[in-house]
Parts: sequence; structure tokens; C-alpha cells
Amino acid sequence: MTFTNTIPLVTSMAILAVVTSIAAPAFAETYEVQMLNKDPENKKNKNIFKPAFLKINPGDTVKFVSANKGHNTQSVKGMIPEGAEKWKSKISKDFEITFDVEGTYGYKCTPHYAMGMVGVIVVGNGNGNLAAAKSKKAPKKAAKAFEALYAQVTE
Ligand SMILES: [Cu+2]
Repeated sequence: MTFTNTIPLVTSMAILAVVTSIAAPAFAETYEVQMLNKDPENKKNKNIFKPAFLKINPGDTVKFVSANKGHNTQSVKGMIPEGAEKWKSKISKDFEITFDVEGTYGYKCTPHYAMGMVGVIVVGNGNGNLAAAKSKKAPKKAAKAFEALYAQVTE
């Protein structure tokens, strides 16, 4: 008697598992980060990533949009989690990257690093490498910008 009850349960669980694994990638999202000469909301704010701080889930994608020419995005050495791939995009080109490794990612615009054009992306829980990222030296203006961004990492 219990035999007949067990089969449908196992079958439905198996179906559920298959449906869940197929459906999972559909929930991955794509976020946009604009690379700008000026902040449209504050013209004094020049050479920026907008938004400069982003919190996403593992598997999500970030598209860096070359809204104004002359910018790129490059991971900062020592500011990404262990096992994560570094990146460097071409100047004035859109660039997409999918993040699978949890942690905190500090990145910069290569030509405007000294001017403080930086951003931070937190993938899942950012705490794993946060202390290491914070301790990494950067040019004065970039260091100040990173400090404000890293302060937003809450978990
Ligand atoms: Cu730039």
C-alpha cells in the first residue's frame, strides 16, 4: 500500500527538480551601468559610472554602456574575490560581464582612475574579500570614492 503512494511523490519531486533547474537561469537579471562624462543630475560630478554601486545576485550580468566616449571598465587588481576573472573593456565600447563568484568587486575606468572614476559591484554576499579590497591602495581621489562605495557593502 505504501508502495503505490511513494511512486507519485518521487515522480512529482523529480519533475519539480527538473522544472526548477530549467527555470533558474530565467531569473538572472541584467543591470546597466552608464559610463558618463557628467552626471545628468549634477553636472559638477564628472567622469562617473552610474550607478557606481550595484548589488546583484550570482549569475546576473552587468552591461557597461558607453553613453559618452572615452571610458572603459577594468577590474582593480586585489579588489575582486579569489577565483573571479579579471576584466578590461575597450575604450568607448559597451561591455557585458556575468558574475558567478560571490564577493565585492572594485573596478575603474583606466584613463580616469586618478580622477576617481571607480565603481563597486557586490555579488551576493560581499563580505568575503571586503577587507582585502579595502586595504588595497588606490590614487587619492579613487581611494576616497572607493571608501564611500565600500561603506555601502552591508553583507
Ligand atoms: Cu572614464
